[in-house]
Amino acid sequence: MAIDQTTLDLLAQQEIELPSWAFGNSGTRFKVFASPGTPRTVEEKLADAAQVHRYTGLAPSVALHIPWDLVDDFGALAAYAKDLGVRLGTINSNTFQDDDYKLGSLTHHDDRIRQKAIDHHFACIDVMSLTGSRDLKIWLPDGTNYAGQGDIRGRQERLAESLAAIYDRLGPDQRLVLEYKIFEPYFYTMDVPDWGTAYTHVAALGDRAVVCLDTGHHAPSTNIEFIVAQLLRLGKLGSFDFNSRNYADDDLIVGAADPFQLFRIIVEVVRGGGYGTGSDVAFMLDQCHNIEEKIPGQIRSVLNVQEMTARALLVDRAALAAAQEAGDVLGANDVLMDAFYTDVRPDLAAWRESRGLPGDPMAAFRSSGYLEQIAADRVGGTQAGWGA
Ligand code: PSV
Ligand code: MN
Repeated sequence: MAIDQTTLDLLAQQEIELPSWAFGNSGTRFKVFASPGTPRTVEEKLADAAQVHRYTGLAPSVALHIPWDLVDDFGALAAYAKDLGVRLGTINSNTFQDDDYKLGSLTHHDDRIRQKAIDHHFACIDVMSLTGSRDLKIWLPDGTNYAGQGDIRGRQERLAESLAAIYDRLGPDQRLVLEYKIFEPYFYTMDVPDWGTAYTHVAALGDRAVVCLDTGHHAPSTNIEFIVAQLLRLGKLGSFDFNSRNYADDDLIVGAADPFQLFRIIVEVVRGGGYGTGSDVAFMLDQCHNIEEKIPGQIRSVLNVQEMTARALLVDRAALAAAQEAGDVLGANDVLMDAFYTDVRPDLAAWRESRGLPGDPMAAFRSSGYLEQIAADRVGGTQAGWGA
């Protein structure tokens, strides 16, 4: 099966947002490994992210995390990004690294702490207005570890009130994107543990509140493509945080653990109208490169998403519908598998070359000397990271 021009035109619309934090050092609670050339500043993270776009043409925007990426002048940072050929994207709030939030942030029983968390989101919205960002992404660490520790119902009421205050502060072109996660950092309850809870809250807020689906945030065996279909049907799928998991919130390279799952997810995205310039669904990565090189890790990631998108676009929809309507169970499955097993890599390489991009972005980046250059240049200072 070859990729036709219509599919190539659709692929040309693809944009995948990179997380600034993927370029900093990361690890586990056991060890954070440093690597030569790791950015010390937000500007250096943006420079590295711009390399990914330069070699793939796929990643024109970079998400920031506040306060990790706080700078004095966000207008200047946006201009700096533009000079590098990228733009600033989603602003992520962070209420998971302040002692005050040990027992909760937007759900906290203490009004002072809850207001502090709300104010942090107001500050994030101020940043968005300076950077021109559309999306405020909220992932809350809030939850409890022991039965009886917190009032489950009361925490939901406080969350609803806090989110309403934040939503009211948004500009007319800005969105609130609520991310859910089944567990961690707390293990008995999480206050936004699943898509149903996230949906309940964003539905109560209004049209500009939507859900973020992080592919690493579900129980094993969860059918993620079903969630995609349902949220698209409800008009509430705002964005993806793509990554791979084998066990938990592993944050490994998207498409690495289970390429077939990534394919199935994107098939549903396309089916539900969530792909292309006519859609508001944002494709983002949320990954950490603990042992692999970070920039090549991000290049590999966006290429994986592109390859699975190409395969998803190859699904013969008419043949699939015909087989489904005829009750041809195995025939319908064959239609999907034909697309999945198509090796799109040679066609994509040729197409990239026709657009002035390297056929093999991984090899082109590796031979560019950039990694050696940043290792030599970035000496001294404190490398960016989680500080774990
Ligand atoms: C939480 O696990 C999460 O997925 C949220 O998106 C955070 O912003 C991000 O990870 C931090 O890496
Ligand atoms: Mn995430």
